[in-house]
Amino acid sequence: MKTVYSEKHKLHHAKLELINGQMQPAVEMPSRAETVLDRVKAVDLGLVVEPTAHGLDPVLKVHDAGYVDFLSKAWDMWTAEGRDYEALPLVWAVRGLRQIEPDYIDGKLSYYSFDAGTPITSGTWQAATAAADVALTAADMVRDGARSAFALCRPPGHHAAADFYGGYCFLNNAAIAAQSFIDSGAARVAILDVDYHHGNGTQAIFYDRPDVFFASIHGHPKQEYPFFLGYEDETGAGKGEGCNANYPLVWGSGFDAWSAALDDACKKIAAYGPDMVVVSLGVDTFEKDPISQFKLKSPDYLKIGETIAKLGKPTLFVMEGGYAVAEIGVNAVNVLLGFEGRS
Ligand code: OKP
Ligand code: ZN
Repeated sequence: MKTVYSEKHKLHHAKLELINGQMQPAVEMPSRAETVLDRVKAVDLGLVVEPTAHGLDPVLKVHDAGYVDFLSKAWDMWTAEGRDYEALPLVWAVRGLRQIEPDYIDGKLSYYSFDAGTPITSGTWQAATAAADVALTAADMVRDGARSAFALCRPPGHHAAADFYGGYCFLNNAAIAAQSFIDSGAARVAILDVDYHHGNGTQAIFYDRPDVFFASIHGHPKQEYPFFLGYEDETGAGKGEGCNANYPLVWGSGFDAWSAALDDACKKIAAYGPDMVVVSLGVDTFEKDPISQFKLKSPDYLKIGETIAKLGKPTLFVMEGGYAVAEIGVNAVNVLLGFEGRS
């Protein structure tokens, strides 16, 4: 399969992030994508191509205009106040507080985010829009008849909702790609999120819609980030009732529990009968991931790809998380090799 990749991801490079109560070296770093690209080339997965510019229209089908405008200006507004380091919010409009967008940049960062672990840097907007173009370009390949394509996106996207960022995510690449399938005539799209963390942004974007099915296997919200979404009883709302499936698993879960969840998710997706499948491909389920608590091993990722292939649907893989940089290339590409029957 072809891989779509843009060097522009390197423009988003936070030196530090707030993690475990301290500013520490950021784990969401450029070498993640470079390691995956190296592995794509090493196994000869297929051609690596640059994205084509799709503009903001497909982004605005998923994200609110005010939010997109804010993201495009946030770094300039932050530095205009005399700061030349990463921008972070510090306060949120939780229970009882008003949802009114402030004028001052610090208030806007708060209004449009849900965590303090997602630094905005000088090149964040350029990198995030390039990642959306990567996803849209790979989606075009699948729409035009390719069996599969790999969008090597960075920064990731699945925590970003219509109008907020967080969890290292700014624009929801997988959601933007899924929406582009719908807008070019697909009746139904399924998104399978195998990242360790719940895809709260993707779920929220499509929660009340019957045309996009969302399934996610992730750390249990009682224990794991993002904590406030991802329970099993979230099955969709209104016309989207029955089109959402969550598989929260406790810390320490290994491939037995994880693959049972995958089998069930695939059964639901097959019954839904999508025209295309979008896989939010995070490999932070790996046993040596520095911020996660599942126990998957490198060969397990081959099996994940094999299982997804059995759905027999045109499939778009969109890169999400994975922070064990030394192994992220082997693990992510193992899913793609398994999908292609090259196990
Ligand atoms: C993004 B993606 C760990 C804190 C982690 C944010 C994690 C975002 C993951 N103690 N904070 O889903 O891989
Ligand atoms: Zn993750």
